[in-house]
Amino acid sequence: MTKQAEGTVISLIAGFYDVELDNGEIIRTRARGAFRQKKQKPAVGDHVEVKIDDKGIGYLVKILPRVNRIGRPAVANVSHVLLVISAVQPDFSLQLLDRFLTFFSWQKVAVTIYLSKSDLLPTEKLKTIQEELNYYREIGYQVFDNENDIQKIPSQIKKGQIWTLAGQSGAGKSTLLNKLKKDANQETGEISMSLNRGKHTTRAVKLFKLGDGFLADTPGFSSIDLTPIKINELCNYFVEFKRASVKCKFRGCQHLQEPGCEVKKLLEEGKIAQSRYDDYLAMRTEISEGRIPEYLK
Ligand SMILES: Nc1nc2c(ncn2[C@@H]2O[C@H](COP(=O)(O)OP(=O)(O)OP(=O)(O)O)[C@@H](O)[C@H]2O)c(=O)[nH]1
Ligand SMILES: [Mg+2]
Ligand SMILES: [Zn+2]
Repeated sequence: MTKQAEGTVISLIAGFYDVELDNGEIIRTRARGAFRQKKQKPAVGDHVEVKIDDKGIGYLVKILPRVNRIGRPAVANVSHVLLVISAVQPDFSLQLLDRFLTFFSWQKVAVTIYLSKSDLLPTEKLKTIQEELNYYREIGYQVFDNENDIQKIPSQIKKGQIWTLAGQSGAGKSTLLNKLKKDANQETGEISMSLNRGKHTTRAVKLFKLGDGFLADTPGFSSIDLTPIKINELCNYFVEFKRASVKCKFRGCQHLQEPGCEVKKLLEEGKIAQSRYDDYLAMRTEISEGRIPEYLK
């Protein structure tokens, strides 16, 4: 007697896929050899079909249609990113924030921003960061910091959704997961003062049940590559540019030197942040030169 069921891959350890079945049961499976022939590789987050033989051994037999697959190591079927940006250690960076936002916007995945380690900064410095983050609120992002109640997050994860943590190593992704889910017990790293960067404490992707879906802890998305984005589509991934562009004189305006450009007008009026526009130009250069900037290496 074999049993057949559907579920979600929650982790991948040494060639074994742990699958949480729709009834909540977790079974360890191996992927069928057929996947190797088809060059298909199941990823954490994949919805799959499994078979359990009469000896109780589980096999992953089919990957159900995938919505997307992002990051390395990858998470599949991501509907929302919980982006952790640290106020300090590693230092707060608008450039990095814009890279992440642009990347996920291109991937058509919604983002919620969470500022970590605000408790480690003196009030004055924190105020500057919070003012900068207010701009992101105004253009439509949900932003959490230590003044908001992060316990509002789990109820936003709707039935069957997979959310994923993203952000630099050491930013505080696993720490946030442990706060949201008391029994997650994810290992967290030391705060490294000397290097001002993390050490990749989390090494594998893993899904945790949260709200009505899952939240994935990840080793971050440290090597974001924007170069596959088409240069004349980049402006569509800056949400406030996209919104303003309907008033630009020319269709397909790149907001550079074109006359009657609404984005340039709003920039001059201080309604679009200079840092956003500068990052837009830097990303254009990066894409046209086809290489990742030095500061990220
Ligand atoms: N004071 C303070 N420390 C924090 C906060 N968030 C994280 N930390 C500390 O920052 C260090 C790194 O946090 P982690 O949660 O391991 O970071 P991570 O993003 O999971 O890092 P990787 O797994 O390497 O990608 C740990 O020592 C945490 O205790 C915070 O809000 N306040
Ligand atoms: Mg971690
Ligand atoms: Zn324009």
